[in-house]
Amino acid sequence: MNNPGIEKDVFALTADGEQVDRYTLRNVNGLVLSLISYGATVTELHVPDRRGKLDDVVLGFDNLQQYETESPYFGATVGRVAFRISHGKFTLDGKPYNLTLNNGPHHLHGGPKGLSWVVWQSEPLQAEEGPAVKFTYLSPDGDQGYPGNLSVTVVYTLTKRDELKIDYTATTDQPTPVNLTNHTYFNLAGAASGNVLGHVFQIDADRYSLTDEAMIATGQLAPVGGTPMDFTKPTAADARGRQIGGYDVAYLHNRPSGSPARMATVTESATGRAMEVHTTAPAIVFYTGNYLDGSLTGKGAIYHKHAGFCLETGHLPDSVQHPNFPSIILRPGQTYRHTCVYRFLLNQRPPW
Ligand code: G6D
Repeated sequence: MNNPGIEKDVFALTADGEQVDRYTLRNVNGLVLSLISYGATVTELHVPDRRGKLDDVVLGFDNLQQYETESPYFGATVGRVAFRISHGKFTLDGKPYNLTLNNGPHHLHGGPKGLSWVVWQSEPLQAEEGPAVKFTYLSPDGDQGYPGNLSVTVVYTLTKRDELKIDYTATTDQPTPVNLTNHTYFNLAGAASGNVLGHVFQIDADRYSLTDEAMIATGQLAPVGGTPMDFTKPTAADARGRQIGGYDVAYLHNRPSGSPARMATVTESATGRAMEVHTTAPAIVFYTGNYLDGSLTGKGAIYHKHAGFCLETGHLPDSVQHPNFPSIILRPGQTYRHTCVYRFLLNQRPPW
């Protein structure tokens, strides 16, 4: 029996001298999860293969300086509003707002000093489901241009069912948009294994969000049938992914519900590792590391194009502009809630 529990140490100091804490969680089956309080970030996740060999299956770094200066959101909590907001503009209750811009003329992932780039408060928890860490952050009124004082909580639990469970909550004192997600890049063959387009994906979504050349949502939802975006049946991403430069697509869940419903499954044949994604969120963004180019290294790996994949649960990108999308407006007295579960299993059938 592995010794389940949590160890805490000081990871490093930020460039501004703030202490960043690291938590190492171990569950009863020997899975190991590492988290840091900078960006409430997943830095390591060690999962067994069909022979019981543990590998770290998430891309990241082994030092804070790279997380502060060159991370493509490796493992990070993203918000206040994840994904793009066109020109950083939106109108709420008749009042116009202008957000900080950090993606050409647009706002991406909460802005240049969004939630991924700050130090969160943190405390270990011993939840019934397994070891957990609670991160909290108070984003002040006007932060990156957003209205309201937003109090955010993210609880990571490494459960006895071999799940990385993420529970988000938020409250506000003024109406404000909220769309939180986690931006972990996974590679089920191991973080240093290279291209993930050979993984087999299944995404329970019949419709996806159309975007323009700047990756801004048009507001139209299109059927996946007959397109390279169709993963309603298990399909290797490279079957069509290479032709389109990889995937960076938002899908609408076929069956969103109040309790976490399975939205995606990923399998990797050489190791037998499989991962299910269950969520309460209405959407998921499938991203295959298209902007990695080998210039980043971390944990002994060189991160080339498609070195990892993300399945980021949340609301559809640019929902503030499209009333036909589920709303992301949080009002005083309400609580924003979103659960995402990455469940790890073994596909015992060998690849041969
Ligand atoms: C690119 O378009 C992609 C985003 O989806 C991703 O989150 C980011 O790189 C890291 O902007």
